[in-house]
Amino acid sequence: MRNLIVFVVLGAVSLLLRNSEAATYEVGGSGTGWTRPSSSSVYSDWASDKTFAIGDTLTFTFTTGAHDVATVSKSNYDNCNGASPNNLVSAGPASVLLNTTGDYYFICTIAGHCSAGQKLAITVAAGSTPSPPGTPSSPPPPPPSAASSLVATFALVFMSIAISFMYFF
Ligand SMILES: [Cu+2]
Repeated sequence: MRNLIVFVVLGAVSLLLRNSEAATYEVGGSGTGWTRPSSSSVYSDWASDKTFAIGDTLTFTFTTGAHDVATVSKSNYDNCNGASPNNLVSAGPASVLLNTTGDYYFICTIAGHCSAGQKLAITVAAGSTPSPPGTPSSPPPPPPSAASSLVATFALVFMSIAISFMYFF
């Protein structure tokens, strides 16, 4: 009985911890990937129900040569200008680690693809890892729910450990 309780408590803790770990997102979803979309809102729709945090990774799935992933400024995103990207990945699939807070803008530089909607804009909020101070792109403060869920997680971990000790000794 004691072992069962400890097992259940540890299981709950590991589930909670897993929730707070960094996530990997396949841009567009596994069926679509990174491609010239049928509708110009495909990637904004895909991003609209997601919350990105520092430490998360975006995976752009595409065939090398068919597409690429350029990280660009907002104005170059708006104008589909891939001439002077901040970063360009030509080999697919491409993984982009979201390691700073703020806005990220991605486009495909193959002619006609961005204007057809192959472009993605996301905002990265502060995650569990604090961003270095003085980051030029200053994001809004993390939503209170993130902070309170972190506190709740720590409280639960602490309680679980305390309960485990009570049963062991
Ligand atoms: Cu493309």
